[in-house]
Amino acid sequence: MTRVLSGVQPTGNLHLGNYLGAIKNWVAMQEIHDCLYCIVDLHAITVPQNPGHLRNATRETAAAYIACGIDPKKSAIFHQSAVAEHSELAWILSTMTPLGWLNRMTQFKEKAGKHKDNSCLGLYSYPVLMAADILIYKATHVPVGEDQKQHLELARDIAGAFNRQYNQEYFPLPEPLILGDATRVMSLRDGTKKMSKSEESDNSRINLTDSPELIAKKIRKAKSDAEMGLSYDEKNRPEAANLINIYSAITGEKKKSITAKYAESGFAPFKRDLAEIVSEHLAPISSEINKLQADPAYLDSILKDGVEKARAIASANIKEIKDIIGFLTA
Ligand code: AQP
Repeated sequence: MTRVLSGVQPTGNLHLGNYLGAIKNWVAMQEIHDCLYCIVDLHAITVPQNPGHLRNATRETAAAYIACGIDPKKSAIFHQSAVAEHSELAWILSTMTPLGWLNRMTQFKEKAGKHKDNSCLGLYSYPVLMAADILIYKATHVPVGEDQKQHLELARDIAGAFNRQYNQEYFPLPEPLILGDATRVMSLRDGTKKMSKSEESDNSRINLTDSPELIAKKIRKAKSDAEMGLSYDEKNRPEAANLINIYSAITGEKKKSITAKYAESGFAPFKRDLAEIVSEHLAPISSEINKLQADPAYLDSILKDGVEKARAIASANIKEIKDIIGFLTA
């Protein structure tokens, strides 16, 4: 059996990067795999969160999953903190994770850099909890954006360390699935930085709930370069490459054909068309998110069902894991 696990932090401002890099790719997987889509609230508190905002953002993320096409009848949609086995397994796995492995994680270096004074042990051990999120369900496939590739490799290493220590192939080694034409959507203000929820400038990202007017304004103001005509050159024209990737990921049109269409024109007509394409694509998602958010009781009932499905798997697996380790299961 193949099982998919993935998640997004409920830190607000779900953006085009989260959508194209992750959630959009989850939808088709529901037809082929057993899917669990988690809202990783334990990860969110590795930087300080306002309790009211966290509650709202958790429901907003559930609404976004559904609005993007995740069907709660097919997939479990649930919040991580409600399934205690994630934290329990994270502790167990932390005892087999060498510090040297964690010291190599670039996300910690970037985030500790950004929030140096607030960085905590949880931010450092974040990838161990992420490994537990995956392994507690013995997930075989994990669809993520490019930025999570290193953490996924670590999860495989940790699974291997457990299997070696207990001399059995208990955990499958989870496969990263990095799919689509926009596996790393970059900031609209700086083509060398990834689009991020926590970036201060709202103009750096397109949020799933932005209005068509705001999307048009953000794309019009997106950083470009002085070269005439459009060409795809990630190294020398990162901002243009990012916008072409977004165009391609949404329309399915090949990059070559996009650049050929705008080779003679400047950025302006390309940006105008791109704004229209993005707005049209996001409009139904945005209106569905708003509709769902107006019904928190419905969202809570979806999460409750998801938690039940997830718990049933996690509690059976943690019993086996404890038995393998030698903990008495009274
Ligand atoms: N810019 C991106 N391009 C492609 N994929 C992306 N993802 C995030 N940003 C991009 C993918 O979205 C999923 C969920 O990410 P997350 O919520 O765990 O947070 P993150 O990766 O830390 O994203 P942010 O926006 O940068 O959040 P903050 O600012 O709160 O830390 C993952 O699959 C990720 O790959």
